[in-house]
Amino acid sequence: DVRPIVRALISVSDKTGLVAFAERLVARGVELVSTGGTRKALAEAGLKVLDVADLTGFPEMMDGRVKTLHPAVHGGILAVRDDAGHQASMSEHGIGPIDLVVVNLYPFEATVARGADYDECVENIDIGGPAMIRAAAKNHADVAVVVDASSYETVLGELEGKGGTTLATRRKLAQLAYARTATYDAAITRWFASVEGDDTPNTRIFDGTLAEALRYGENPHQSAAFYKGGALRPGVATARQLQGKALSYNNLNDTDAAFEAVAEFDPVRAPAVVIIKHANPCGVAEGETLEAAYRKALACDPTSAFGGIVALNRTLDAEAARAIVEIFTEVIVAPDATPEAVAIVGAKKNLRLLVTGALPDPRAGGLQVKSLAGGLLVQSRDNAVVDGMELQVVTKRAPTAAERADLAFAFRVCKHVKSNAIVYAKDLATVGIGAGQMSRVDSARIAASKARDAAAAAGLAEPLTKGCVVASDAFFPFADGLLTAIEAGATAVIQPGGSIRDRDVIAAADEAGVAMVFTGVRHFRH
Ligand code: 93A
Repeated sequence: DVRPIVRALISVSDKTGLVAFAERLVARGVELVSTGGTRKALAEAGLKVLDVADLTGFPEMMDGRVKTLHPAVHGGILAVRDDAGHQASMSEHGIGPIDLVVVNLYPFEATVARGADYDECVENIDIGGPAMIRAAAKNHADVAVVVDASSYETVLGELEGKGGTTLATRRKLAQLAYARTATYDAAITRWFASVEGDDTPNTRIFDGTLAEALRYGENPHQSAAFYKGGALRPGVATARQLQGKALSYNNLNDTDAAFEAVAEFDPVRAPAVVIIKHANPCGVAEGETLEAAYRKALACDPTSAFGGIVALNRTLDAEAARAIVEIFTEVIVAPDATPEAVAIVGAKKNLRLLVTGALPDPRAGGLQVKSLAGGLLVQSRDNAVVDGMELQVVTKRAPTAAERADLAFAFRVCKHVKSNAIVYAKDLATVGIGAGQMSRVDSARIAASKARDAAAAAGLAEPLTKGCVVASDAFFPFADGLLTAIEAGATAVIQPGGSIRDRDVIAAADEAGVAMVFTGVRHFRH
């Protein structure tokens, strides 16, 4: 399946490495054909090179809009070499085969990026280039296609070693070729959308690239890959992994959830730690130090924290690192880590340490994508933050200052817990989290029972929920969920409000002397 290269068509806007590449082709007896600027560059380097016009019998015309769009070019690329009919057409029309197509496109993206005017952007939409790239990639059985200088060495290596290109390489090159034309058209689409002032999700296309094939997906029988791109936020896609084995699909998903959650907590105000299991927080806390915050977060649900992901909102220091490595942890993610902390984590060979350089802005816009049968659901990210919400006191008693601080804390956590979410918190630490239940009252019960378990494990006389606050991601449809929380020990409540039975719920709170605030903002997360 090795195909020799007799004739190459080279037409490149970016002429980096062009001459050296062409010289080595010529040294192997390859005949060169080029368009205007490329031909000039090669001729100036002393290489013998045909003009495309010599093949087509037409000059480049219409300011270069039509240079290679001709059967002499496309027939030479697309003809199937062992098809008698195709061969007959070639000889009838005097078309010679083209075995290698080297094209990089008009720099449309760079033209847009430097703020060129409308007409110049339009003129930089390449037509002939993508046509040749797609033709050559289609006919990869016989033709090799190169769309980027980074592939020059691959082709030269095979030509010089094997006397031609292998099918495996031509297939790989074809894949890269279609990836390039797809990204190119996506960039043109986005530019049109921006010109129209159209910023709605349905016109934005993810322009990321394959970063990594993963060993498997959520389960071992599922295949998976990680694509990076779009508007990158500091986090898993931009992180530097300082140690540990490769991250799995679930690790990446959980690490993202952990880091997005910890970013809710301003690092200037206080150190904060989030521990995640199965994409849900099982402990979140602010503390005097990172170590203190970690110990408070861990106390919420030490059973679940085993094998969890730990995210920090400040530079990982030695004390926090020492505390975290006391139990089995999968991943630590932080904006940075001190050399001492890196050394401590280094003693655990399998523990991954990721540093991101920064925290993402929880208020930033951006898109979230989810697939469903036959399509994608796209929405803007939930960037509502409790500080920006009107907190309306709806009960006779208003929350105390300490309750207020805990309420804001709990509602921030709640946003990162799968619905129905109930979060009990005290002293800026979660003490019970109920996640992912179909009924809100079940989430309230589960959170309370987990708090009792944690207290028993710690040898405490009382459950940790005694005198806590409670946050609910959506309104209480009935008083029962609220009553469960009050029974567990909650003295103050934060919830969106907006149920037709709000009055019953408020009355139940008043009767128990509990303070309640409405946010007017819901934090469903599925
Ligand atoms: O304007 S085009 O779309 N019309 C064409 O027929 C055509 N053929 C090649 N642009 C065309 N090209 C592009 O010209 C190539 O994709 C390449 O980017 C560029 C190389 O031009 P030159 O060799 O004159 O520098």
